[in-house]
Amino acid sequence: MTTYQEFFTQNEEHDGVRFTWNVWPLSRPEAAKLIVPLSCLFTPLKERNDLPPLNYDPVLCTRTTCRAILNPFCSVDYRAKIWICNFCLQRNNFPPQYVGISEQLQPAELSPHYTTIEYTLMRAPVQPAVFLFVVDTCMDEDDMTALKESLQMALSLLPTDALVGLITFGRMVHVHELNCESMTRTYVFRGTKDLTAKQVQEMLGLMKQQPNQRPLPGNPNVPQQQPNTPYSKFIQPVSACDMSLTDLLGELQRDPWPVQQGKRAVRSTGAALSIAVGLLETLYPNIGARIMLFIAGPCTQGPGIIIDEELKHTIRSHHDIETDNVKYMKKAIKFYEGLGNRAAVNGHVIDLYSSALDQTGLHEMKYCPNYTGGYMVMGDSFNTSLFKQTFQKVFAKDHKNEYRMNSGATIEVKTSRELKISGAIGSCVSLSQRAANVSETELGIGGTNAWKVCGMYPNSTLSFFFEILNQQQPSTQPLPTSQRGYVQFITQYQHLSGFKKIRVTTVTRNLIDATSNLPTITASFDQECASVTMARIAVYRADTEEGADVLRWLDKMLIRLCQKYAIYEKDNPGSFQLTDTFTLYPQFMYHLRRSQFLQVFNNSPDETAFYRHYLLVEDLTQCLVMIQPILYAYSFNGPPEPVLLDSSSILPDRILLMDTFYHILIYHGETIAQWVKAGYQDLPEYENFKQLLQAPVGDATEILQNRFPMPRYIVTEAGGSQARFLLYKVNPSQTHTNYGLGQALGAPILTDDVNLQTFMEHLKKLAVSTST
Ligand SMILES: *[C@@H]1O[C@H](CO)[C@@H](O)[C@H](O)[C@H]1NC(C)=O
Ligand SMILES: *[C@@H]1O[C@H](CO)[C@@H](O)[C@H](O)[C@H]1NC(C)=O
Ligand SMILES: *[C@@H]1O[C@H](CO)[C@@H](O)[C@H](O)[C@H]1NC(C)=O
Ligand SMILES: CC(=O)N[C@H]1CO[C@H](CO)[C@@H](O)[C@@H]1O
Ligand SMILES: [Zn+2]
Repeated sequence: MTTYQEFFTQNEEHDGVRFTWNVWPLSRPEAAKLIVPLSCLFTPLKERNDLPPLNYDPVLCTRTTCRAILNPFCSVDYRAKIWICNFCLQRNNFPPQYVGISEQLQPAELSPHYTTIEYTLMRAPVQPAVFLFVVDTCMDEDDMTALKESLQMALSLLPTDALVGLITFGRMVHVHELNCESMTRTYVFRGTKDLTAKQVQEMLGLMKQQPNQRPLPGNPNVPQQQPNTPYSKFIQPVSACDMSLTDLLGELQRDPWPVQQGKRAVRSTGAALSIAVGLLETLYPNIGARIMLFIAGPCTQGPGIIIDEELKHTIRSHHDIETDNVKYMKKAIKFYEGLGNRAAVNGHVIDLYSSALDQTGLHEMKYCPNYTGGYMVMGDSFNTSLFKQTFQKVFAKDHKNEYRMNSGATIEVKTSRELKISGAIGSCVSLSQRAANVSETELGIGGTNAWKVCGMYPNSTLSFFFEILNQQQPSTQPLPTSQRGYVQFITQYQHLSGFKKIRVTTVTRNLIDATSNLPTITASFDQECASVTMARIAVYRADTEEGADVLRWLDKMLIRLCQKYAIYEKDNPGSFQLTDTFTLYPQFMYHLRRSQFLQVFNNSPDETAFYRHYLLVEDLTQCLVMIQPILYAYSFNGPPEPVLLDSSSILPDRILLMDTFYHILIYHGETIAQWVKAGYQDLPEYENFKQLLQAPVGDATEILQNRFPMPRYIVTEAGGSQARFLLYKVNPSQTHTNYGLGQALGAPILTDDVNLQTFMEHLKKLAVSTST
């Protein structure tokens, strides 16, 4: 007998799926009363080592409204060679190549072990990956040199058949020809004008370039097998133009236009990105392509302007946004959102690499990576290990020596008749594919059963929301006591090797009558999944709603959850008790309320966009760390151990290591800091102190090496200015009001907000109160 916790982790490892509830109510009104919605976190390309290579196409249900894929939950009549679809109960014949199957000789896709399986479509054309670098040249010499080195390194890490292109911009936009001869030409565009895709095509002569290379739609005489990836003088195979591109990058100069005193550099980021999107749209629709945009400051002219040249005009803050004191923001958001959408429709990814001390406009540009599954990387300079190592990791390979980057991904969700799909939250856009199983009630991006994700990586994780249908039972008939519901995820993508692949994950859960079996449903609650799901809904809402309203909504949901699932006597807070599956949930909500996701005023809008982006794309484990950071303590009293995220954990003779996902922080307690100042670590007789100092550094290095994007690394000490990162995060269990006693124990924290203990007391009172 496995516990639910084991069941959750097994499912996550096996199928990349975690559901908020793992037994589902049978009726719609009962499902609506769950408070935490029925949903799952799904990691479509979860790394698996044991998937057999299937080099054939999947078998589909023949019912045109269903089209589900053959899976282990289908019942099979081996004698008659028939399978019954578990989604629509259609009887299907096996295709002729399955003639040899029998109970002993099952195809892998029917094995109960392969509820997740992957097909490589050998008949689909193999498409090379396309990379278009779009590079800002308004930066100082050091940054420019470092960035050029990183780009040259990238060329050596790309698959040899990849196609590459280069656009650079400052005041003007330069589209570089990459022919292999010595003379390369550049097409120059003014950065003030927004060009339509058609104008870009005409000005670059793209229409005339490759007249017959692409098969015309509907022309059966053109052989489909011919690779339909045209080259152009702007996009060339890296193997052919490697030398000329390396030279070109080597000779790249900073933008020659002088920047006057009191002004910002004139940057045409919007125009450059628009040309890049237009170029790929013309040449490579529906082929996995990536635009990599590198910026060192905000766009200051033309389409997509974030702020004008005058330095005395400061870039918008959260306060400006709240008071509607924003001149360019709305127009800029609309512009970049439009570009993100166009790229997504074509299956193209846009990555944003921003390196500057001030804001660069990630807040306005976030839709580009958000709609296309692109990366968002934020650093201070291109000449930092944070940028260099992060960028290198983009091209990293897994243990099978395969790239982790995939493109052109779509996800379709099939449900059995008990369920409908209400929406998705994550890095994706709707494919507006309506079907019988699409719910009227939307949560997240709804009204469809398929989404375009474009860029997808092993950790990419989306939330999907479901609705239970009312089972039409005549009132005289009792509800069936138990039945099963099914969900199938069909993920199609272009692997960087050029092959098209389809990953199929089919999962099932029991449905029971919630009115008589609530404890069974309660016991199936996955509080970790629920915490991440509620955090994602909150962040999704925060995009369009007032922050205070989102907090109120979160509080209301938490109180209602406690009212429904806790055990207590009315009006007796002392009797309040949460059952096992709920004990950690209020604590996650407490940390979520205080987190940078919802308390934005300590950060810039760019930082908020960056933080929120990763909450919407990472997997459950990493999202939990973002909500409630992990704290480890190192001391002479024993081996390193995880400790409470609480001010009482901050002790003078301890070193702490905090992981917030975005930051890795090492904090030396007061005594430790004094010893370091005294130089004990350099004395031979204090070798063990040296080792104690080293231990967290070693662990931090390991995290830094594995994480994407690379976190900021901070080393600080008691009283250090950077210690605030730690002090903001811990629960202020000892504030100045109850200081005296705790002095010897932990560091006091200056804060107005309530601590977890007070929060829980309020929560209990509200939950048990008969008047709420
Ligand atoms: C980058 O920074 C390092 C110090 O961190 C410095 O030594 C180097 O000169 C800088 N410039 C380049 C181009 O690497
Ligand atoms: C991504 O786009 C959706 C709209 O499709 C929006 O609601 C969400 O907040 C965006 N996420 C971020 C991190 O900007
Ligand atoms: C993917 O997620 C796991 C945790 O689930 C983490 O250990 C790993 O480092 C992540 N990989 C990347 C590339 O971020
Ligand atoms: C593909 C899919 O999910 N199909 C189901 C949609 O809903 C109908 C009934 O409402 C089922 O019969 C289909 O199997
Ligand atoms: Zn079917």
